[in-house]
Amino acid sequence: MSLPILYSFRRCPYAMRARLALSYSEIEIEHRDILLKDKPQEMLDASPKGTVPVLVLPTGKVIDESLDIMHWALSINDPNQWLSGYSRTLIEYNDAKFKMALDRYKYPNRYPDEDGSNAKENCLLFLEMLEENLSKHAYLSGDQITLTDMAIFPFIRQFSKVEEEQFNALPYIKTIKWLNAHLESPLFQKIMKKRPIWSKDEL
Ligand SMILES: N[C@@H](CCC(=O)N[C@@H](CS)C(=O)NCC(=O)O)C(=O)O
Repeated sequence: MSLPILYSFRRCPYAMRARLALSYSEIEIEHRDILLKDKPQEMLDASPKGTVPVLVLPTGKVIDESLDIMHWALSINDPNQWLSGYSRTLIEYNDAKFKMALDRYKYPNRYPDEDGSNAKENCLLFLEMLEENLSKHAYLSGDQITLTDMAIFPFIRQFSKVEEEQFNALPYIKTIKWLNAHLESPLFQKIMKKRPIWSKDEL
C-alpha cells in the first residue's frame, strides 16, 4: 500500500508543525527529509514553488501549505480536539507579522535595504500577546492544547534560538515555560528525530 509522502526539512518551523499534526493524528507517512539547498526533483515536480513541507497523497493530490497539511491530518483524526476553539487570528498574526519580523531579526543581512532596527521589538509585541493569553489559561486558546499552540510554538522556538540567553531573561515567564513544555514533550522529541537525507538512489 502506498503511503502519503512528506517532504520535510528537520529545522523548518512550517515542516515541524506539519510533522506535529501528522504524528499526533497517527497517520503513517513516508518521510523524506531534504536539504533546502538541494531539493529533489520529485518534490519540485509535485510542488514547483519549492517550499517545505509538501505532502503528496496516494491519490496524487498535493498539499503544500503547512496549515493545510495540519487541517488535513486533523480531519482524519483529532483525538484531543485540537480544532476546538483554536485561534485562526493568532496563527495568521504568527505567519504574517511575526514571521516577517523574525526573519528580519534572525537574518538582517538578507534585507540590506530595510531598516531592521525594530525587528526584535516587533517580535516582542507578539510574545506579549502570547504572554497575555497564557496569563489567562494554560495554553494559547484555553486550558487544552489546540492547533494554536502547535502551529505557533515552532516559530517561538526559532525566535528563542537567535539570542538564547537573552530570550531566557525576558519577562515573559509563562511563554518561556509554555515553550519549554512543548520542546520537552514526547511528541516534539519524536518529530525531531534525526533522519538521513532522502535520496532516490537509496530506494
Ligand atoms: N507558507 C508555507 C511556507 C513554507 C516555507 O517557507 N518553508 C521554508 C523553509 S522554513 C522553505 O521551504 N523555503 C524555501 C527555501 O528556503 O528554499 C507553508 O506554510 O508551508
